[in-house]
Amino acid sequence: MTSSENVHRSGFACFVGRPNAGKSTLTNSLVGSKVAITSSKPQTTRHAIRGIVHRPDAQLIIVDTPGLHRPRTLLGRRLNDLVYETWSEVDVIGFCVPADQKIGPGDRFIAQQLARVARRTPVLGIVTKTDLVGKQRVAEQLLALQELMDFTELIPVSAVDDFQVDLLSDLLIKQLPEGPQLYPDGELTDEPETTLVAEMIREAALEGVRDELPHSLAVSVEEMVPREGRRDLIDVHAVIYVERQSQKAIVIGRGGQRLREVGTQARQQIQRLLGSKIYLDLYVKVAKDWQRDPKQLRKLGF
Ligand SMILES: Nc1nc2c(ncn2[C@@H]2O[C@H](COP(=O)(O)OP(=O)(O)OP(=O)(O)O)[C@@H](O)[C@H]2O)c(=O)[nH]1
Ligand SMILES: [Mg+2]
Repeated sequence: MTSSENVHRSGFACFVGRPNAGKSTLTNSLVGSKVAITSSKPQTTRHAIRGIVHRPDAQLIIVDTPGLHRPRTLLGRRLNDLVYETWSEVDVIGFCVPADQKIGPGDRFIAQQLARVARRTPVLGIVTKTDLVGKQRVAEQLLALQELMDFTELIPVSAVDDFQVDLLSDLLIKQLPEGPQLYPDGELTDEPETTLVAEMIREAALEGVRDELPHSLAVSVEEMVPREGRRDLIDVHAVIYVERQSQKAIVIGRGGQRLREVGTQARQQIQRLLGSKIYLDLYVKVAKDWQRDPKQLRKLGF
């Protein structure tokens, strides 16, 4: 037995990559629980969400960040800034590139930005979503990724097939300094419950909307309280914000059909999270062009 087996490591990792690269799905898979919402729409993640991996030999805190992209709004710029800030706070970075998409200008841009931090922080190259392609394609993608920059390690993974997710966690942990547990046992995220609830509503609302609408959605939980005289029921009042009147009609749907579906979907997720029955009251409001308005951004927590 060597002494290194008794070492306890702790620290922070973050995943970067273009929108939709699979960062949040991978975070959830490593944590073993849904701490971040995911969707097929780009720019789903809007906060730096911490997911915590507990192991006897280590505690790994994964900071899931928004996809790095060419910003078109003030919100977009804020999201990118958040990514850059996170880089300086972590012990290791995982650069995610999906196996099913050619490496493009967006990835080269990220590699360029990363080159500056890579001098002090190790960067792992991660090919995600390997279940979507054949072995040959995965190998090609690893080679293409290697061309982008110097990586400490290269690894293909699939969050859906649970392929090499444990190995990835080993590789990330290897880069952490020795240190004590930073979060109590069993704590999987430090996101407040109301934030998780708002995110689950946004995830449900993202389902089935297109074009600009996914970007225009924001959710705020106004109130979350136990129903008086009932221990088994929580009342949740939330507002779905859109940017224009026409979007409001789409979100609500004919005769309120879509909003009801969103409510049902979100309610199931929230009940699982809280382990309690909930009554979900959803409003849709217009916050005109909130993505470009500093005052409204602040109100929505950006
Ligand atoms: N087949 C397959 N799909 C995946 C995998 N990982 C993620 N996806 C899908 O890819 C889409 C994007 O996943 P996300 O995890 O939300 O991507 P992201 O990088 O966090 O995206 P942003 O938050 O927008 O930057 C979703 O539809 C996921 O279901 C995977 O391993 N295999
Ligand atoms: Mg994400």
